[in-house]
Order: sequence, then structure tokens, then C-alpha cells
Amino acid sequence: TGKEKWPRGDEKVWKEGSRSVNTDVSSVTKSIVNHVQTSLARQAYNLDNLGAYQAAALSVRDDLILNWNETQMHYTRKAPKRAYYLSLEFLMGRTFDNALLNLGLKDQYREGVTKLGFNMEDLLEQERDAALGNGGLGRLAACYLDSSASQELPVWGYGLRYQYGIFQQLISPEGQQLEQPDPWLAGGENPWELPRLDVSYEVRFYGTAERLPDGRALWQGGQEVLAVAYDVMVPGCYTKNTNNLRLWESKPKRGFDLNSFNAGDYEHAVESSNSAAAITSVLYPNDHTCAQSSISTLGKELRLKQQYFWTAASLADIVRRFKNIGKPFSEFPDYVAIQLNDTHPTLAIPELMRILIDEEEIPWGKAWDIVTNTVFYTNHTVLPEALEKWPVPLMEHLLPRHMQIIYDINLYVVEPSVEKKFPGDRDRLARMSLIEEGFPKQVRMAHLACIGNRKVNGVAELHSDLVKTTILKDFVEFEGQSKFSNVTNGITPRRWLDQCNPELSALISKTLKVDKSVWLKDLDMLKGLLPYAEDAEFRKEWAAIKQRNKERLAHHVETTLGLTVNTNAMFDVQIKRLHEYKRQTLNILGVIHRYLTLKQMSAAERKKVNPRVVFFAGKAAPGYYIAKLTIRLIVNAARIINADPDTRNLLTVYFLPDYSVSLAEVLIPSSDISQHISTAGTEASGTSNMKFCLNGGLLVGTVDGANIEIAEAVGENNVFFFGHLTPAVEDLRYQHMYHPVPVEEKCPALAKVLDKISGGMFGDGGVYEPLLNTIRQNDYYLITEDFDSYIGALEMVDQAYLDKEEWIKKSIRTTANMGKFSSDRAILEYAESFWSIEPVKVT
Ligand code: B1H
Repeated sequence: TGKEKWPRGDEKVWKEGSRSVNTDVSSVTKSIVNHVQTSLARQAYNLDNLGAYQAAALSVRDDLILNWNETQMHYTRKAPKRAYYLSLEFLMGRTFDNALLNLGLKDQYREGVTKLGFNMEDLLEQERDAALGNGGLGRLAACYLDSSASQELPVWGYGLRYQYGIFQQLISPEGQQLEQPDPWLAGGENPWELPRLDVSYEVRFYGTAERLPDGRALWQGGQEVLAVAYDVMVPGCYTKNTNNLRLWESKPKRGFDLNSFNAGDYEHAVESSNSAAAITSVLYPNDHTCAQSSISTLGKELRLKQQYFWTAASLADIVRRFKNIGKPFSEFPDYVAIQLNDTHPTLAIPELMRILIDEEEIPWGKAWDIVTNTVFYTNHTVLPEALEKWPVPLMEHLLPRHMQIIYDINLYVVEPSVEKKFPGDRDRLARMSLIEEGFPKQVRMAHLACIGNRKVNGVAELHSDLVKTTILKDFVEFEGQSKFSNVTNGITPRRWLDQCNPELSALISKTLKVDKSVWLKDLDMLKGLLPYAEDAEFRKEWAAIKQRNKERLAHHVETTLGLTVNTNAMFDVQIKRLHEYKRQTLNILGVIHRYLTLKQMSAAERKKVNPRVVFFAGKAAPGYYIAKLTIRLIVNAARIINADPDTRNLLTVYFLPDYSVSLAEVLIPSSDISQHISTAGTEASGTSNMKFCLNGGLLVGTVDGANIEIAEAVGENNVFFFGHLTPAVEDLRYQHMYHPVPVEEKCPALAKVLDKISGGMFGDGGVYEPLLNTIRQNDYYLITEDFDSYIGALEMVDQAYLDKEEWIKKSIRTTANMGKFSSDRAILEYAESFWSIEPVKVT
């Protein structure tokens, strides 16, 4: 009600003592100096950039805390329905700049910092990325948090506070990827989080589960560990609403077992503390490769432990918050929506069942109703190797009660209803079962996620259709179409335009005559740029900004790698995780083809060629041999090509190591074209494609994922499409399997490229044989099939680039039509059609 009695002391004294957000330059500088002197115990005499960054960050942290506190208070008072986004990954990147922009304080801080004798850009560079994610899935979660706060929606994220984020990538002189740990918290205190040592839950593993006659079970014994909360503040854009991302850290329940310690058995005494802390020690770097194939038995168990630890702590927290409202559990779905980001948090389904049945003593059927009205599941991939399955023996050992519940769901839900709808269809039942037969039997997490929820969605139209026609086909026939839908991914224009491309953002505000606080939250307003494509003066400004962004990237490459980049060239960028389905291999083979073509040209012919710089960046999963070989080929091809005096003005290639959110922020605004060239039907959505287009880069791509919707939005004439379509892929693969045709016959141009590599043009050809054989043999990702049309598309790009004015028009029209891809649109779709939550504005 907001009219409660003052809780303690003299209200006036409290009010006088309370401070507000620093909004003018002098209060900003005061606050920074204050932190230098007290929090850091330093002075102007011994303050370096890092110290100045820390003091400025602490000052912004104070502002965030005020807003965060008010927001959480307000949500608690109003008790609206809330949504919880459960994601094992949140790829947040840096926070300082983003917080300043969202608070609308960037200018004040820039001025203040300058007055104190520092340079804002230098301070921004001091911050380490929070890299608690692998790629698109984790970055999507981060964009959705930004949009939830900006749209004033009561949404919290739940994740793990890994001690080590995604590994740091080094490239050896031979071109090999080397991994190093990423101790992102080692620099001392992280100003963007609030340790909540008072918020903690016990989480049990192993032990025994004994069924009781009343339907409940008693789960006892085993190992108990503590989950401790760390809250990361998520500011909305130009609003007070500051949401929460709660990350759990694991701790031993008791420091050590004093008995063994006294007996001199130190190792045993600290063992339990070691294994408890291990749970949140490191992010698994195997994007798209499911646990069973790529990690050891021990590694598998730890990953499953991570998943349970995190879902159990999050649910305990959600249930406790719900209980504070004082409503009966039948109303749980009216107050709580839980979104599962892929199958990683699927244990939330049996865990919520366990809480409701065993702890709240709710009957099985009622509990199932509550669960299936609360939980929602987003699928992010149809690649078979990425579908999570857990061995039944491991589940039984680690989570005996959950295994019982999973069997019960099979027995009470799946079997009777399939039998009723499709009597006697035993094959169907076997296909749909939560348990896959085999040695060992395995729990199919996608089936569990699909049966135990209210709505399932894919992340782009094509992908959502594929989910329905491939991996979850039986479930659609069984549960009906209406449970399955699409929410096309989005990206936050705050980070991916205003923050990474400030000049373009300023030009847009000036041209639309609208403050960015308005259009950044209503991105369809970019349409207002369309008429300016015809304005020569505007085009000049537009092109000049792209040019300066190229120079900014060139400067970055020069200072970090000591390489000089030709900024008069077309910038051609492919940055994403290394994976066969994403086909970086196709790109580098195309580059080599281009090189061979240039070599054959006369000097006069070469004069007509437009120079091109090709950038690659991305990490390979540490155990993914073929992906690592691709990196090696790129690096070694780059070395030879960049050193060739005949061609180096026309073609250079760079592999930028250690791809990260921060590196993306420099690369994306500089690109003329970017490549999104997955085999049709394999990339669920892609999100960097949206980021490039929002920044006026054009797209070379296959008819896959969100590329299709981008082309619909910006016009097919502004996108360079190539390659086979999804329906053809299956047949082509079948032909490759059973009627193989040699590469020489199918695609002579490609065969020539492969021969050059084998022949040692880029160092010992033998090294690359396993990679080349994936193409010569099964060619599962259809490089031979798409190569000629890929080269054709790149030629079209060259042609189009010759007409500079027309190219700039394309660039402007592309940006102008990208409004749909704001993550605000996406999060509002989730809020309205799935979660039924509404904005709760903090005033
Ligand atoms: C995506 C993953 C993923 N899909 C398993 N699936 C992981 C699977 O650590 N794991 O076990 C990690 C990540 N990531 C990506 O999600 C899709 O490939 C992209 O196309 C999509 O844009 C992105 C966001 O929806």
C-alpha cells in the first residue's frame, strides 16, 4: 500500500540521511573521490587507470543499489505475477558503460573523470568481461534481462556464479588453439554484484529415497551443500526499474569434518569442502555437444550436479518468495512463471514436483497441474548431438527421488494418455518415453521438458517449424499444435547500437529528431530513417561513421596484435563459435579460392578488384578436434596470403584470438558484410546476424534461422542469399551416404582448393587431412553442394560494392528495417503470450 507505519527510529532522520542517485558532474566527482579515499584507501598520487575505474564503478554501483533496492521493495509490496528466467549461461560482457548509458549518466561521468585527470575510454577498457556463457544462448539471456528491466517487467534471472567463465583462447605460432582459465573474479571485489550471504539454501545429492504409503517419499542422507546468493544488478534503460540476476555459489555445508581433521586425516577433512566448491567452479565450454559424447564420467556427474544445484536453489527461493505472499499453492501459477532456457534446467520439473508432493503434501495430480501451468520451455537447437540425455544409473545415484518422479511421470502421464489416444501403438510409446532404451538407459531431457510445461517455443520461425516436424513431432500429434509456438530471438539495441556504435546512435537521434531514450525503447521508429537513404548529405555522414568504426577496429588490432589493417578495404566478418554446422570451413575455402583467382590475374585485372579484409573470431570446444583444425587452417592460410606481395593489397585475413562480447562490440559496427552460412536447417536463429544488420552491415547467408526473417524485414535485395534450402538437405545427405560423387566431379573449383591445401601451400598438408576428409567423404554439412553458389554470392557482393552510393542506401535501409529484432519485442511476446505478466513501474 505504501502507507505502512515507519518501521524504526525517527523517520525524519532516516529521510535526511538517505541519498539519491548522483546526477550532476560535481556529485559524480565527489562520489568518485570519496571511493578513492575510503573504499580503495588511495589518493590522487597513487591512482592508476584500474584504480580510477574501480572508484568510478563503485560510484555507479551506489546509484544502482538505490534503484535496485527501490525496485525490489516495490515488487514485494505490489506482489505482481513474476517471471523467472532460468539459464545456465548469462554472457553479460562488461557492465560499466552499459550501466552509465542506461542510467543516462555517461556524459556526467565522462566529464567528471576528465576533470579528475583520466580518460573515460581508458577506464572502460579496465573492466573484465563477465563471460559466463558459451555463445548465442548465453548472450540471449543477457539481452532478455536488459529488455525486461527496460520494459519494467518483474523478471529475475537465475544462474550460477562460476569462478571461471569461458576459457581464454590463445593461438600458438602453429595456429593451434590453447585454452587458459578465465579467473574473472581474481581482481578482487566485483562491483556489480551484491553478496547475499544471508540468502542460502541446502541442496542434497545422493542418499536414499524411500516411498511412503501416502504418496510422499523421504529423501535422506547423501551429501548436503550450501547455495549462497550473489545478486547482480540489471538496470533498465531510462527507468528506475533495476532487476535482479541471482547467481548461486556452492559452499560446503560445514567447513570440515572436525573428527577427521583431529585424527590427522587432513585430506579427507577438506575433501567434502573441495567437492562442494567444485560445483560452481567452472562453466562447461561444450556448446552444442552434449555431455555424454565429450566429457568424462566424472565430468558428466559434475555437470548434472551443477544443473540440480542451480535448479534446486532457484526453486527453493521462488517457493519461499511465493509463500511470503500467503496464497494457497493452487494459485502458484498466478504468481510465478518459470522459463527454461533450453533443457539445462529441466530438473526444475521433477524438483517442483518433489517440493509440492513431499514438502507441501499436495496430491500428485494437483502438483502436476501446478507444474505444467508454471513452466515454459524454449528449445534452441534441433541438432541431434546437442539433445541432452542423462544415464539412468547416474540419475538414480545422484538424484534418487527425482528418478522416481520421472518414472512416475512416464507411468501416470505419458503411458496412459498415449495409450488412450493411440491404442496399441507401442513404437510411438517407445519413441515418446522419457526413458530411452539402451545400455545404459537414458533420460531424455527434451521429452521431460516438453511434457512438463505449458508452452514450448523455438527461436525463429523456421526453427520452430523444425522443432514441430522433427524432434518433437510425436508430441505435437499428441498434445496439439497450440502448445508449440515461436518467439523469434532479439537483441538489445542499447548495447548493440547505442553502446557499441555511439556515433551512429547520435546520427539517428539527430535525424529522427527524437531523443534516444525514446527510440531505443521503440525500435520500429528506425523506419523514420528510410527517406534519408535518398539524402546524399546523410549518406555521407552514414558512410563516414562506418569508416571511423573501421579505423577504430584497425586501431584495436594494431594495439593488441601489432598488425596493420587496410581500412580502405571491404570488411568481411564471421564471428561465432567454431562448429562444423556454422561452416567457417566454407568461408576459409572461399578465401583460398579468392586468393588463387587473384594469383592468376594480370596486374591490369587486379587493378579492378576491390580490396577485402576477412576477419574471423571464435572459440572451439576444447575437445572438438575438427573445429580446432579449422582454426589452424585459417591461421596458416592467413600467414601465407597476408605475406604475398602480389595480392596483399587486395586480400588479407585475420583470426582475432579470444572472441568475447567486448571484441564483438568493436567488430560489429565496422563490418560491410558478415557471414551467417550454416547448412540450411541447422542454425536455430543466430543473433549476431541481427547485430550486424542493426549497425548497417549487410548479410551473406544461407536460408536459415533468423536470416530468413531478416531478409523479409529488410528486403531480399539487401541480403546476399545462397545455398540449398532446408527441405533439400536430407536428400542430399542421403545421396552423399549412398551414392557419393568425388569432389572433382561435383565441384572442380573446390577440388582445386582442397588439392592446394593437401599439397602443402599452407604448411604440411597432412595436418589438414582429417578436416578435408570430412568434406571428401560424407560431407555431412554439404560444403561441396553449396560451394559454387557461395562463391557466386560473394561475387554479387563485389559487384554491388562497386556502386558505393547504392551500397550505402542498402546499409541505411537495412538498419531502418531492423526494429522487429529488438529484444524488447521478443520479451514482450514472452510476457504477454506466455507468462501473463505486466509492467510494474517503479516511481
Ligand atoms: C544454441 C545451444 C547450446 N543452441 C548446449 N543450443 C550448450 C546447447 O553447453 N551446452 O550444453 C550450450 C549452448 N546454443 C544457440 O542459441 C543457437 O545455436 C543459435 O542459433 C541461437 O541464436 C541461440 C539463441 O537462441
